[in-house]
Parts: sequence; C-alpha cells; structure tokens
Amino acid sequence: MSTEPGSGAQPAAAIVPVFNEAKTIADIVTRAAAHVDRVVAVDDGSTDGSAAALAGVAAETIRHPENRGKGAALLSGVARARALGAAFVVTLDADGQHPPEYIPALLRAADSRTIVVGSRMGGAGSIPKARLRANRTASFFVSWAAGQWIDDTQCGFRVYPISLFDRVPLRPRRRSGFVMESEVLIEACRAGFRVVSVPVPALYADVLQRPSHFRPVYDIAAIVMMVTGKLVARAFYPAGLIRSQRQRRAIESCNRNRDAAV
Ligand SMILES: Nc1nc2c(ncn2[C@@H]2O[C@H](COP(=O)(O)OP(=O)(O)OP(=O)(O)O)[C@@H](O)[C@H]2O)c(=O)[nH]1
Ligand SMILES: [Mg+2]
Repeated sequence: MSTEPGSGAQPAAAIVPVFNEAKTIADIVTRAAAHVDRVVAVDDGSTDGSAAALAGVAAETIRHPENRGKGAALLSGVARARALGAAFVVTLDADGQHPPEYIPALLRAADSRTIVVGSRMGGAGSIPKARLRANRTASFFVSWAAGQWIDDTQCGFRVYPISLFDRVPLRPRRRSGFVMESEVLIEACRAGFRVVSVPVPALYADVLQRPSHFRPVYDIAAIVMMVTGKLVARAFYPAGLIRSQRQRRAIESCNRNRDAAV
C-alpha cells in the first residue's frame, strides 16, 4: 500500500478559508475534493452568499459568526482536520488563484518534517508590480527570521504535516489575518522543520476583478513588525540573514544556468 501523503494511508484534508467568495467557492471546493480525502471550508463571517454557495458542496463547513481573519480561519480548519484524522493539511485560497489540480504536486513534496509552499515567482512577470514588491519585501524579512530562503512567503497554497501544529506555538491575531502564514514559517524553521518550494502559477488577471482582502501597505507592515519582534529577540539573528541570502543566491544562479541551457 502506498504511504504517500493523500494516499488514504496518510489522509490529507484541504482547508479553504472563505471571506466573501460566493462566485468561486463551490468550484474550488469541488475541484479540491478530487485530490484530498476531505475538504474543510471555513466561512469567516461572509455576507455575500458564500454560505449558500457552500450548502450544496462536498465540504465540511465551519462558520465563524463574525470575521476573525485568515489566520484564525486556518487554525479553525486545522482543528477540524485533526478531528477528522488528517495527517496533512493542504491550504488553498477560495478566490481561484490556487488551482486545485496542483495539489498532487504539492503533496508529493510533503513529509512529516516539511512545509511545502507554492512559489509563484516563476511567473513573476504576471504579478502586479506593487504586489510583487510587497511579496519580495516580506520574503526577504521572513526568510531572514526563518534562517532559510523561502521563495514566496506570501503564497497561501501549502501543505503542512498536522503534527507541526502541536510543536509550533501560534495564536490567531484578530486584526492581522495574514501574519499567521508568515509566523508559522519562522516558528516551524526554528522548531527544525524545513520549507520546500514547488512552482505554482501566478494567476491574477481574473481574480483581481474582485476586491482583494490583502492590503499591501497595512498587511506587509504588520508582517514586518512581527518579524522585527522575532529578530530583536534573537539579537538580529545574523546567521539567519547570511544563510538565507546565500541560499537565495545559489537558487538564482542555478535558475540562470538552467535558463541558459534551454
Ligand atoms: N476566513 C477568512 N479568509 C479570508 C479573510 N481574508 C481573506 N481570506 C481568504 O484568504 C484568501 C486570500 O485572500 P485574498 O484577498 O485573495 O488575498 P491575496 O490572495 O493575498 O490577494 P489577491 O492577490 O488580491 O487575491 C481567500 O481565499 C480569501 O477568501 C478573512 O478575513 N477570513
Ligand atoms: Mg487572492
């Protein structure tokens, strides 16, 4: 019997945080269900008909009566996935930016000591400039604090071993919903987990038709403040800066050589 994540022997659950995604949520859940054992949708106080859209689909739905933020929604999903017996959780956005058909590729890279993070940087040219700048700023600081280079720290398309959430202390912060996804990388690396990047597409053209919940200035400032606190507590962790930048240069040189060989 195969023991690959998501094979049934190591059940995988997809967690989809939902905040006002009535147009896309049913399609995303249905497509994700084809690649995992269970889907858990966390409707975080949506007011746009997302709840009705979820009523007829193959997902467990958790509903927060009021909006608590993406990080809190993900942690509610993790608690449910654990109760369902999942060994791995796949997180993906509800707006259609993370094609569920990439779930098997992410699961193949997963193991009990690894977080798999999708990287959209292969398609950086199609990411709006302000967003790309914000993402690169966040990746620099988060990688420094994690002590390892992580290509796309702001991509929420990921796989976590569920055991990680027992070992890594996380608390949902109400007003800074996206901070948790940066903090978990830093704390997990500190606890000895590694992060592996798997290429995923950068899809912006369609999904940006609806207002983003990500506020580049506010959310990046919140992330940088969280990281600064962690760096101060570790005397600015110079070894983390040196190691993460060395790895970044090695990866970039490898990519340049590969592109030159094509
Ligand atoms: N549960 C919950 N989910 C949220 C919240 N804010 C955003 N999300 C979800 O998190 C995912 C990412 O949010 P987006 O607004 O697409 O943020 P983004 O992908 O960084 O930004 P864009 O590139 O503009 O799409 C989507 O599935 C949202 O529905 C929230 O407050 N609660
Ligand atoms: Mg999005």
